[in-house]
Amino acid sequence: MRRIVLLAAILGLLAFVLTACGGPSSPSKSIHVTMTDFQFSPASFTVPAGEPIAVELTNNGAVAHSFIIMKAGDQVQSHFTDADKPNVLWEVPAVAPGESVKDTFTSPSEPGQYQIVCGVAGHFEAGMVAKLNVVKGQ
Ligand SMILES: [Cu+2]
Repeated sequence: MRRIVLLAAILGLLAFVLTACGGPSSPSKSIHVTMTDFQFSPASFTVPAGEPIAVELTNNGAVAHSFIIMKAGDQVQSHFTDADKPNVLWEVPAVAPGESVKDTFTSPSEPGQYQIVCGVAGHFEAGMVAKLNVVKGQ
């Protein structure tokens, strides 16, 4: 009997630990992004829908970069232009080399995949693109 109680306690603890740790795809309410010439690292983020998300951008590159989240379904095609500006959901327009910027945005209420780009001329073409995965909050 005592063994069964102990086993139940261990299983309960294990379930709690597994839930608390989550997998690599579990949504995060904060995003830490390192910018270099020319990429975002990491290049994929998962956040819960409709929640305030803290963003910290650190530019370790030699030139300024921006962090632009495009609206649902809007993808920058060959390069970021003035025509893309109405489709911007949220942005940090400039992070100077060697600087860090902290800001907060509210994640979209609609789950899905959103494109993140750097809007500085030539950077999108150089591969400065990332993904924001918005999932239903738990
Ligand atoms: Cu850039």
